[in-house]
Amino acid sequence: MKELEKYQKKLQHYMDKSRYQHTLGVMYTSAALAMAYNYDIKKAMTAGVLHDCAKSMPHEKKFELCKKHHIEVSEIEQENPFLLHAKVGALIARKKYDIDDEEILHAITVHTTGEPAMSTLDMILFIADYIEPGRDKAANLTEIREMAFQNLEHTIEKILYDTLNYLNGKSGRIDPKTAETYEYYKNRRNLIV
Ligand code: DGI
Ligand code: FE
Ligand code: FE
Repeated sequence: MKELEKYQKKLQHYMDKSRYQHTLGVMYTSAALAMAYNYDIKKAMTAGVLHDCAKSMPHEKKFELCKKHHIEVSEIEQENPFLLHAKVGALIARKKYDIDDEEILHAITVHTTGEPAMSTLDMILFIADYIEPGRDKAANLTEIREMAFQNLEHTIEKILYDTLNYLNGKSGRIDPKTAETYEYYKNRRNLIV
């Protein structure tokens, strides 16, 4: 896949080694999940390889781009500008990597907090970002990696539960979107079961 190689070359230029390794990990894990759920492999890999393309951009530059392109910055994003790498990443993917597939751009936009009623691709990317082989710090990774290939929605709920617990023990505020997304998936499971 020629495009994927082109994106990799360019991204490598903007990322340190460990972020680049993470990027490749997310790209291949997205491919594996796409296979498990019968999703378009190339689209999943494209979202995976580009998802953190704005991660190393200075905060000031992200604010500047949001202003220029009329991207709304919430209070929590103002306080925790790293959250903006998701929205700004989608912008960079569109403008600098010529991605015009709205599903891919949307998956990049919501990859950090998630959002209620995510698409299959949104869920694949969100999960791949959390479970890729290079990740080793989160709780329950063994269980979550197994779950990921069985049920996307249950896996999303579990990841958000653990993430909220982790964030509760830290000083930074929680993006309401993360909490809302957890509530949404928890309620859905209760409705189905
Ligand atoms: O960009 P990555 O590091 O690969 O991963 P990411 O985009 O999922 O960002 C992960 C970080 O985001 C992790 O430290 C948890 C944090 N995070 C997720 N939801 C929230 C959050 N941080 C705050 N302050 N509030 C949130 O709601
Ligand atoms: Fe990220
Ligand atoms: Fe990531």
